[in-house]
Amino acid sequence: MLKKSLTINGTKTILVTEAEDKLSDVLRKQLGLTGTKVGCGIGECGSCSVILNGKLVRSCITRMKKVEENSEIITIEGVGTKDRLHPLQIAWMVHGGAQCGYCTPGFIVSAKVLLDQNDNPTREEVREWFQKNRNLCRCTGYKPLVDSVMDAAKLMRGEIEVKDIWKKIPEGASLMGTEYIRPSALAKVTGTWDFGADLGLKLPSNTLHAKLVQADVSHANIISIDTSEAEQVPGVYAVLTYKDVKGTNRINGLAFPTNKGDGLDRPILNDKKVFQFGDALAIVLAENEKAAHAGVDKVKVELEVLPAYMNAPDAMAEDAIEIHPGTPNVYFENYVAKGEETAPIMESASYVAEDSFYVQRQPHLPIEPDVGFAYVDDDGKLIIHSKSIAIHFHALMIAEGVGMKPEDVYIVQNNTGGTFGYKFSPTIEALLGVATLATGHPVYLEFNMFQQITYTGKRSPFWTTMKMAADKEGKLLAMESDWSVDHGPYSEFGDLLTQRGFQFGGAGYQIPNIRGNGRTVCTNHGWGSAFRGYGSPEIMFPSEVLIDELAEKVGMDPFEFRYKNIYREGDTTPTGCQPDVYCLEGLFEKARPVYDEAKKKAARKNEESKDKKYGVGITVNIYGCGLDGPDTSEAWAELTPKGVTVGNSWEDHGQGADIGTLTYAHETLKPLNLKPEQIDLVMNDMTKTPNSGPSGGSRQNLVTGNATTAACRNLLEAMKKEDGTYRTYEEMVQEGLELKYYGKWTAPCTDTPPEGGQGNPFAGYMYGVCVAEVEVDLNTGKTTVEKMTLASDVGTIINKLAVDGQMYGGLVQGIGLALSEDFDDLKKHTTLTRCGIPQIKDVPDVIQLMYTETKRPNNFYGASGAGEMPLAAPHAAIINAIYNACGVRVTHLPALPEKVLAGLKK
Ligand code: MCN
Ligand code: FES
Ligand code: FES
Repeated sequence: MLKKSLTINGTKTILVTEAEDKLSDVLRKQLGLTGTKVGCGIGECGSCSVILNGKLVRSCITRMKKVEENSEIITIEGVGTKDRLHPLQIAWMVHGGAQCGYCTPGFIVSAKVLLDQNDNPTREEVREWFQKNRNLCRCTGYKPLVDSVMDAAKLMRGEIEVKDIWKKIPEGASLMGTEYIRPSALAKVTGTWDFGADLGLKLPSNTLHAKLVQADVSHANIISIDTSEAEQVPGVYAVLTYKDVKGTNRINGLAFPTNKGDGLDRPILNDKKVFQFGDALAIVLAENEKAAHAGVDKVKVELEVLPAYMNAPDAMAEDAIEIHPGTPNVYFENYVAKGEETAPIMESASYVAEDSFYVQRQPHLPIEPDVGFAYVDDDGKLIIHSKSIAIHFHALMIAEGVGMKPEDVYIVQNNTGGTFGYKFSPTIEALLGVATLATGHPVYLEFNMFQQITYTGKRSPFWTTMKMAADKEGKLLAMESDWSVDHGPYSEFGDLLTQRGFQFGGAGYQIPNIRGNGRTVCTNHGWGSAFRGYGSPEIMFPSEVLIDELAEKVGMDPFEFRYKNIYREGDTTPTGCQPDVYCLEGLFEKARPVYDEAKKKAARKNEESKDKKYGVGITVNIYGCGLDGPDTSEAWAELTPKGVTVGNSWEDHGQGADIGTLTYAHETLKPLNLKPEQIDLVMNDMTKTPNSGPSGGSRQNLVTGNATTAACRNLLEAMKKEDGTYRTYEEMVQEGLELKYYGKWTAPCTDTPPEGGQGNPFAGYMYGVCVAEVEVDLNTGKTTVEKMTLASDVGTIINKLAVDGQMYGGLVQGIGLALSEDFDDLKKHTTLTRCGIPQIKDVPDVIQLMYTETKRPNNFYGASGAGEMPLAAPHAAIINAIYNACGVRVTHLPALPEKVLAGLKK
C-alpha cells in the first residue's frame, strides 16, 4: 500500500492506495470524482484525461506508484462548475460539442492544458494537440470541438464576450430552428452527467458485481461447464449457468412470419452450443470486481470445436452444417418486383453496368462501453437500467427468457455515451435480469472495451451484385440486384435489415423496373445489430458506385447523370410509392457550385502534382424515418404548479432527445407563454414513461415529435376556457380537472411485404447530396479526405445545433466506413484504433453543411428525421472521389491504402 499527500482540485488530501492502482480508478472510486470517464481503459481515447502537475495525462494508464508525493491533480470538476464555467465549457455548450457527452470531460481537460500553454493556437495546432493526446470523439466529427477551442481562446484573450457567442433566445420567442442549447449540456460539460458506470458506484452495498465467462472460439458444442472451483473463490457469491435461468433462456428476436427460424435462436446463457466468439457461458457474481474476475478464471468449460463460418459465402456453401440445427443457414429470403421484367430490358438497353460489392462489418465504437444494473423492486418488478435505446422492445424481447411476465419487466435508460444503433438489440439486459432474479441481489455489470468491441452487435456485411441499364439519352431503365446479408448467428431484426436492401437500393432515382433478391445468412461472426443507416449504407454503396460506373459508360459527368435521373414530381421510390416530398433537384442546385469548384480545384492540383492525385465524388443520400408500416408513438403532458412536465420514451444515444422533446413541447404550448425552464422532462423510464418506440430508424423526431405535440395539444384543449383563454393550474385543480394528458400518433403507412417489396413504409424521408474531395498518395495508396459537403433536406429544422451535430457525426463515420473501419479479424480488431476509428487528423477540418427545408406532410411542424441520412452514402462519395482522382475503383470496403495501391499497380 501507498500513502500519498495530494492536492486535488485545489484541496489537500491524503490517499491510501495500492501501488498498481490506476489513477482513474482512484479518482472515480475512492474520491467519487466521476467526471473523469473511462472509455478504452488502455490509453487510446483520452476520455480519462486529467492534469497532473500541469501536464495532461491519461489517468487509465497512470499507476499510483508513478504519482509523486505532493502532486497537484486537476480533474473536470476542478476546471469549472455550473456557477463558474470555464470558457471552454461555455464554448462547448454553444457549439454543441457535447452530444452524448462521454468524451467531453476528457476533451475539455485536454484543451485546458493546451490553452494554458498557448492562448492563441491555430486550428491546425488544436487538431495536432487532440491527435497527439489521443482524444477521440465518435459523435461530433470533431469540427465543433475545434470551433469550441477557438472561441474559448478568444474569450480568454478578451477579444469576445460570452454574449457574442451565446445566442440568447428572446423571451416569448420560438425555439424552433434555433441553436438553443440542449438541457443536458451543462451537466455534460461539467462532468456531472452520470453515466451507467457512475451510477454503478452509487448502488446499495449488497450489490453484486458480475463478470462473464465467455467463449474464446466461434463455433462449438458445449460438453460441460464446471463452476465448482469458482464457487469456492473468496468473495464469490454465486456462479450461474443456463441451468439457473428461470425462463426459456432465449431472447425473442421478433421474427417475421416468413422467417424459417422461430426467432428464438439467441440464448441468454449458452446451453448447447457456442455460436460466436464471446458468447456468455456463465456469470460470476461476487462482492467486488476483483473476486468476480478471480472466479471467472476458475470456471472450467469443455467444448467440442466445430468449423466456424465467418462470412456469408462460407455459411452458404453446400457442405456447411446448420449453425442452428433444424434451421437452414439461409433463413430468410425476399424479393422485389417493380414494373416490368428487367432481363429483356438489360439485353436491349444502350448502356449496362454491373459490379459486385462488399460493405464490411462496421464496428460502432462508442466511447462508453456497455454497462447496466438490475434489481427487483418492492412490488416484485424486475427493473433493468442499461443503455437500451428500445426500452419497451427490450422488455418484451427478454421477459420470457428470464422467466417474467412482460408486464413485470421495466427498463430504464441510463445516460448513454453513444450507441449508433448497437443498443437497438438487447445486450446485457437479460444477463442482468437472470442474475438478479437468481440471487435476489442488485447486480452490476460493465463491459471493458474489448468486450464492447468483440461481443456486441455489428453492422451486418452485405455481399451484393448489382446491374443497371440506361437508354441512349442516359435515362435509367432498370436495376437488378442480389444481396446476401451476413447477420452473424442471431436472427433478431435480420429479416427487417434484409428488407432495407430493396427499400434503398437505387433510392433517389426514378428506376421504373426493378428486380432483386435478398437473403439473410446465419454465420459465426459477430451478430448483426442495427447501425446508423441500417441497410442504407450497405445497399446505397453498390447503387451509388454503380451509378458512377454507368455514368461513365453513358459518357456523362456523374453529377449530370444523377441530376437527370433523380426523383421528380410523380416519380416513385424503389418500393413503388411516391416519396414524401420532391426536394432532390433543389439539393443538387445547392451542391452544384461546390461540385464545380471542387472539380476545378482538383484539376488545378493534379496539374501541379506528381505523387498525389486529387478527385471529387458525389452521391445521393437517403434514408426513411420510422419502423415499417403504421409506426406508433405515445407521450404525455402534465400541468404542474411550475409549468408543464412532458413524458416520453425518446431514448437518447446522444443525438438530443431532450432538446427535441423540449422544442416540440415549448412550441405547442406557446399559448401558455412558458419559459423553456418551466418545462420539465421525464424520459426513458418504463415505470413512468409510455411506449414511444425505439430511437432507431431516425424516427423519433418525426413520430415522437408528433406524439409529444399531440399530448401537449390535448392538455391545452383541457385547459381552454369558453372565452379562449386557458385555466391556470389552480383553476384546473379547483374544478377537479385531470392534469395529465396522453398523446398518440400513428404513421399512415403500409408495410413492404417480402414478396415483391412494394408499399409505402415510411412516414418521411431524409435527403442529402454529398460531395467528397480527396487526395490519394500514389506511393502509399493512402487516401485523405480534404473536404466533405452535405446539402440536406430534413424538413423543418427543430434544433439547428442538433441537426448540424448529426450531419458532422454521420459524415465522419462515413469516412471511417470508406477508409479504415472494420471488425473482421478477431485477433486484430479488438481496440478502438485497431478497428480504425477516425482520429481528428483523419477527418477534414472543412465540412460544409447546407440545407433546404421542405415541409414534410406527416409531421405537425413539417420535420423529418436527421440521424442516419448523413451516413447513407458518404463512403460511396469518397470511393467515387478516389476513382476520379486516380482511376482505382474500390468495391470491397474499407479502401485501405494497400487496396488502393494494389489497384494503382494494376
Ligand atoms: N432533429 C431536428 N430537426 C429535424 C430532424 C431531427 O432537430 N428536422 C434532431 C432531433 O430532435 C434529434 C436528432 O436531430 O435530436 C435526431 O433525430 P432523429 O433523426 O429523429 O433520430 P432519433 O432521435 O430517432 O435518434 C436515432 C438516430 C439513430 S437511428 C442513430 S443510430 C443515432 C442517431 O440518431 N445514433 C447516435 N444519432 C446519434 N447521435 C449520437 N451522438 N450518438 C448516437 O449513438
Ligand atoms: Fe483512458 Fe481511454 S485513454 S480511458
Ligand atoms: Fe464525443 Fe459522444 S460527444 S463521444
